[in-house]
Amino acid sequence: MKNSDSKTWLAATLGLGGNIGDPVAAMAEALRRLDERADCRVTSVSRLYRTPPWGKTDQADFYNACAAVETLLEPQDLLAACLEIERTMKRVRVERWGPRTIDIDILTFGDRMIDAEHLKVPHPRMTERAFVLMPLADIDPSLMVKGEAVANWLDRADRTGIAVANENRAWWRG
Ligand code: PH2
Ligand code: MG
Ligand code: MG
Repeated sequence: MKNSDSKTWLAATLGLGGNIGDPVAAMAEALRRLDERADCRVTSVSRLYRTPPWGKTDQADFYNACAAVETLLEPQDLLAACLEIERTMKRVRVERWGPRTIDIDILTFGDRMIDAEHLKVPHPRMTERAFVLMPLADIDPSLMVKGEAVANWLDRADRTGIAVANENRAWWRG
């Protein structure tokens, strides 16, 4: 890259999930697509988890995972890239908090706080959700979110029913 257009790689974390079709294949493909971009690299991926549905409980179990990325994109552009991947993978989403084939959420973006209409960072509900905190703790238990380490949030979260579905953190590599 030429010096004149050099930008800084910024660290972000993502939460991935899904519960219809083949969510594991969808999450793996989404991560590979992000990693293929010149402006985005996946630096760490959590173990894969199977989790009871949160919020709306009369639906299938989810698979969840988290990833750390480094990106040249601004947060809104990273969100657009994630939404574009969801779209091109023909995401099916029936209702809010309901069943979906693939969901990619920005959890943190460096230590930035963002309160835009379609993007809130840190993700507003991440500190209550064990299905986010458990995989995120695989990546970095000391990551600070809203003034506390992920490991501390996780201590207080309800992990009932959450199971590791794949120990191998290379599960997403095709
Ligand atoms: N996502 C939701 C709503 N409920 N429950 C689990 N276990 N995992 C999810 O990813 C999830 C959820 C909305 O994004
Ligand atoms: Mg979500
Ligand atoms: Mg989402």
